[in-house]
Amino acid sequence: NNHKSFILWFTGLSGAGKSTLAHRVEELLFERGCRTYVFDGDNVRHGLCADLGFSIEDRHENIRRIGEMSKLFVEAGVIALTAFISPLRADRDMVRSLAQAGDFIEVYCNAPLEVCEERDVKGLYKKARQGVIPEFTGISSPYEAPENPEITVHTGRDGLEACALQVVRFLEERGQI
Ligand code: GGZ
Repeated sequence: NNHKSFILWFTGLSGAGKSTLAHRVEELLFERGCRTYVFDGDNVRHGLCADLGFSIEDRHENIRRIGEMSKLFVEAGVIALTAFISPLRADRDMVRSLAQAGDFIEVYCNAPLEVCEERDVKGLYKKARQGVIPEFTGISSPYEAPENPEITVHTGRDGLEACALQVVRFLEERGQI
């Protein structure tokens, strides 16, 4: 399979479903013979970025490292899927400028804060409201929605499969895979 390699950058609030969606898209790409790797908090924040917290500076450094690492994976011929809140436009644009033109595809996982907070899968929003977790995205730390993402998926409204297929169809139509 002669697919291109590129960065598929999922951004959105905590609980928007970035990681779940990235893993489902990865399965669909695997079925099509693509080489892929998913980066998310589980495999990055416990290791490579274990020294970082959630201040604006630390998030910036988190995204910078993930961007540089994704770039190396792209050079190795792998499709890098990344699932991080990446709340600041400037930080996402920094990664975009690291990549070759067209090799950075931003996927905005657009789920309203109310939906993410209502789901509260890990109970983090409750703790953020109580002030137990400071600087929580959407509550006490900013989230800047993308202005021109390549793809917007409505993860608060549409099901996982519909969102995953939307991403894969975009990649097919653009000739990425
Ligand atoms: C936001 C936090 C925070 C704070 C812990 N703010 O839903 P989760 O749990 O599994 O995903 C969130 C994850 C965010 O890490 P990222 O590396 O994606 O963030 S960033 O891109 O902004 O660097 C959440 C958990 O970590 N978490 N504290 N204060 N999310």
